[in-house]
Amino acid sequence: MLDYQRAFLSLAIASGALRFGDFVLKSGRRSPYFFNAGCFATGERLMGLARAYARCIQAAGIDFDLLYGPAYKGIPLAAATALMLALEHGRDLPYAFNRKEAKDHGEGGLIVGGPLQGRVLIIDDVITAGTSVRESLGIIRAAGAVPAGVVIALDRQERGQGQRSAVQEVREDLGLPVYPVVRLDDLIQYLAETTLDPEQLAALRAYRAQYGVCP
Ligand code: OMP
Repeated sequence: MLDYQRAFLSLAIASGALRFGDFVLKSGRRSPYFFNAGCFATGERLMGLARAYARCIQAAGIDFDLLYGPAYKGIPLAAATALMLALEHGRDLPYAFNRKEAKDHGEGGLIVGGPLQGRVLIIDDVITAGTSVRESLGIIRAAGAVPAGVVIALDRQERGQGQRSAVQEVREDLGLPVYPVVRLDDLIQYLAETTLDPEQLAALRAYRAQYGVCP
């Protein structure tokens, strides 16, 4: 695991974005942990989150022309990551996001920000069913641009309806690279190194054994 991944996990836990307990997921499955990107809701926390996305993008060496944040949660992510790429990596790139409802006056249209052209990197929090990614692909292709991949904060690495995870389906069925800042494997490794609560770690390992995917 890299330093920026450890820093991200430390911040996510301190901010309450990563919580441990008993949670019901969108799928109805019960999980011993939950990630809520909405908790990065102060200037410092958003800065830390954006730093993690920017480092992940740099570490993966992704070639792209514009960052795209799907409404609503992707909007601050795209803006903050664009800022961090300029500030800490000397990459001044445009960003854009969609409106949920098209505007019929003023400048009009569905897209706000830089022109949707060239290689577009989608930035989101988690991929749960892949619905938001599919919608973004439609918007990007309709504009004549090319999707370059998706950056997410956490890959839960768990099976969906079938044997594969939503991330594996996006990679294999849509042919789109997915770059997670961290995966469940990283979280478990981090907890093994830092936690004072062995039951919590055991619960995550048991969950991975029951629902985890083959890499
Ligand atoms: P969108 O933001 O609309 O893509 O929704 C993401 C969904 O993933 C929400 O329904 C969340 O409740 C859910 N989710 C998380 O945000 N974090 C998790 O750790 C797990 C889930 C989930 O329910 O699987």
